[in-house]
Amino acid sequence: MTQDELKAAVAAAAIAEIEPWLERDTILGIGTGSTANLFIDRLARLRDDFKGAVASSDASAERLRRHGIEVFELNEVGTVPFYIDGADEVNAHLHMIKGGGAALTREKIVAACAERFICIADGSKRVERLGAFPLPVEVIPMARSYVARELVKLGADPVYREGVVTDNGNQILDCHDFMIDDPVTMEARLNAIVGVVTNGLFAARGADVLLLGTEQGVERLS
Ligand code: ABF
Repeated sequence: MTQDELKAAVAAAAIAEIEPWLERDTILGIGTGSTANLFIDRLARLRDDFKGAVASSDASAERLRRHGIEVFELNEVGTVPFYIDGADEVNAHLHMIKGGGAALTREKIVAACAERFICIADGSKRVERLGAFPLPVEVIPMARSYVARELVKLGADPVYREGVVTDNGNQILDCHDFMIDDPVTMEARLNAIVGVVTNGLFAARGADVLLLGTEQGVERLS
């Protein structure tokens, strides 16, 4: 199977996971990226079975609207029963690296408001130890150099993602060569650097369910 077929399989599995719980007033949290896009495309068929969605990026909001799914502001909604999103890496504890698409801050906010986080990923994203994928850190633009120096002190090799401005008007530093043994502690440590808006470790609030696409089928871990 190709990577796209594996992503399509987990998108379909996520639909099956949430469909029994949808009610007319349900508002879903929806993530960003190619796997989330496949999920959104499948969700269109159920659009009359639920109320709408909160999106973690302008791109996902636009895609949802194109499918006739109403998009709400998170502040109007409060909590969402499910947040469905992809990941760049995920470990056995369902800790993740996310933010390759630069939407990490909004993803983390919507995830924080979700009763259940369903991670959908093809098998290539499953790792023993997080960090081979460069860890994104969103920074306030004027703090970029300061934060980069602090990241070097922690052992990372930060690279400015040139030309990228987040939906929040900020910049991204990608931490290369930064293998992470204790994701929960490192997430908090990175957040404590002045000028950091968010980092791409989703460990304090990891996924509740992982739907992983493999050659043998979709594995469900929780
Ligand atoms: C989002 O999309 C991000 O957090 C992550 O960076 C990315 C995964 O992308 P894809 O589904 O395209 O592999 O979930």
